[in-house]
Amino acid sequence: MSTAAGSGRLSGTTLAARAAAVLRDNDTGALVTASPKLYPHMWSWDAAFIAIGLAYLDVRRALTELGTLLAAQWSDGMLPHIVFTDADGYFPGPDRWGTDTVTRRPASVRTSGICQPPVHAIALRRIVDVARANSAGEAALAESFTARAWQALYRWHRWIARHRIAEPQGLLTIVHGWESGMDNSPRWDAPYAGVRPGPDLPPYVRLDTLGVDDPAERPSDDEYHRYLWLIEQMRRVGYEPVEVLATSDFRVGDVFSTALFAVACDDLADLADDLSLPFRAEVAGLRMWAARSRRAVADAADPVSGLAFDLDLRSGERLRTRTVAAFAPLLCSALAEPLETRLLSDLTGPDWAGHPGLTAAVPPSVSPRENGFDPRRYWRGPQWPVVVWLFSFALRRGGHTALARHWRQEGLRLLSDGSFGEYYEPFTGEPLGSTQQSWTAAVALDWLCGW
Ligand code: 9WN
Repeated sequence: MSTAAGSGRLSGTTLAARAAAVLRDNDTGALVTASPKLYPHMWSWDAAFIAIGLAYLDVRRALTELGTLLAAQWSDGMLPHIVFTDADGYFPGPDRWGTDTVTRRPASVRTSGICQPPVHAIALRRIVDVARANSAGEAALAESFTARAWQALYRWHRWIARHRIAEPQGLLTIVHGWESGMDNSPRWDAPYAGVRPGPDLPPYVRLDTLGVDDPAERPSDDEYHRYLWLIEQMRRVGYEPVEVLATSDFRVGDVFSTALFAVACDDLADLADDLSLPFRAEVAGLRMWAARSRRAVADAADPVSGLAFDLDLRSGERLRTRTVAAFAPLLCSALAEPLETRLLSDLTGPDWAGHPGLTAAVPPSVSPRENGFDPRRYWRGPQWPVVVWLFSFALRRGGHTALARHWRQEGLRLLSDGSFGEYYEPFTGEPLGSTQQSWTAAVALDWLCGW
């Protein structure tokens, strides 16, 4: 095993080879599963990051990944959060979701009935750039895929704009913590307190706690009960978007997803402009949604700290827990000076990435100085490489090059044992949750090969 001199860690070349092996090992041909054991299916936002990683191995394969996800798009435009393979071992599986009777779902695939953050256009734009840097042939492949897939991505964005932008605040509404991608983040504790599972919730057995070394790294049983109840509520109304909003016990304006939507709308519009695609009205719509979403993130920001807070749309309460998501304005450049600088110095300071106890100086999911911070439990404290990547990528695009490079370097240090953990204990650097997690391998490849 080749290691960086004296550090006991893998060198960049070996790490890239290992990351590539993870993606190949988890590849079923049409999709790369999120991880081999814990998540043997395709997840929507994982697929976007995975496609970026694949672009460094084979652009055609990267485009197939996005194509597989888009083939599971519902007829109303929604991209489902899970596309199921035939594998057993994950709960809730397709039977529990009960989407087989939903006619908006394509008949050829089984899917969940909710969505995840809309990062797909960001990924496609990145893949086009990687392909262009590789060769004229790969550029042509990526560009013709873009021309073919553009309208499907546009319909996905339009579905969000139609069904999930809550006025007057303009924040992207989520109806389940899973839609945020940050399932049991303390961001959702207050809204989940209002979710009261009914006595008629069908019984179930969790499988996720079997796929990790220590069940305490996963969400609690009490949290799971609420997750399952929300699915039950949506299943009963056939996942019909208007009905879901009217009946769900959980309805929250998510600042992080809103910021990603702003960036993704601009990226999708840029792709159309760049390739001279004939969609002028649609591009104008995307620019409008981008501007509206950026403004919504800015409006959600505290005027003194710049931290942006989610909004519980059922209770009207601002959710002021300090999690990494509160730095959403940095993802989409929502704030003017001096607030942006203020946010950056907070995020790099001792409450966050500059905390003296951290193994790698990248932001944890919750500030170690926040009440309830738990360094081992899922979205309640550990560092998530994919979130660090998102911030590093956004900062780089926003011109904060030195900090972006620093987080890339620190992020790679975290990953340099080569196990590609789902998340990491911030004080020890121990990989937690699943290992051989595909999106972790993918962001390692982007950091190693694309910067
Ligand atoms: C539920 C696959 C997914 C990620 C999410 C992460 C986790 C699922 C779970 O795994 O969620 O969707 O069962 O815990 O929170 O962000 O997409 O990697």
